[in-house]
Amino acid sequence: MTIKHKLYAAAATAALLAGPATAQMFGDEYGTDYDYDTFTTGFGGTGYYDALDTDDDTFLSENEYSTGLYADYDRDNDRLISDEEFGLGTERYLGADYDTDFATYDANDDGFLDQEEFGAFYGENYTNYYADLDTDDDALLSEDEYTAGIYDSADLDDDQVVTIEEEGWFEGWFDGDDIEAEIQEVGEVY
Ligand SMILES: [Ca+2]
Ligand SMILES: [Ca+2]
Ligand SMILES: [Ca+2]
Ligand SMILES: [Ca+2]
Repeated sequence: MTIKHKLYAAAATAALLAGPATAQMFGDEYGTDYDYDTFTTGFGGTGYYDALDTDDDTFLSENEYSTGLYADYDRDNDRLISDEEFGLGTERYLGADYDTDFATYDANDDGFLDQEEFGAFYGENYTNYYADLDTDDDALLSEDEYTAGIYDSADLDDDQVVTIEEEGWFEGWFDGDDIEAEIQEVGEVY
């Protein structure tokens, strides 16, 4: 087990213990396994997608998507991405074996990625990922396309069920923070 794996496992365990925080999202269904339809209904009710869609056109542009990604990477909400946050986020989305070096993107060498530095990382590592989510190739993510991508990421073993353990993937997402305000503060990333 790598250090990153251990950190992730600890975070997942913490999320499980913090049941009520997760329950905000999963409502009465908390504590069950989620098939895709149940998940989609629950996720749609959280307002998370609407918060990411800052221009209210019901789609996520790559610009809006990258801002949301930054907010997710930024676990301690200091609006900067630390080396540790970078490792956790990259593993969550791109996989444990994905080869990225934090220092490559920390252009001013201050130990954090700001929005501009993260934008450079995004451009080199996420445009293909975004294109894969965009199944109808219109350069926008619909709520369905976005939600399917999230579900697939959380469904670590790809068995089409998000188990109680896998719900730990969402640690920090629905903890009562004002995601809309967070998105506004992050601003432009890519
Ligand atoms: Ca939009
Ligand atoms: Ca941070
Ligand atoms: Ca930096
Ligand atoms: Ca699309």
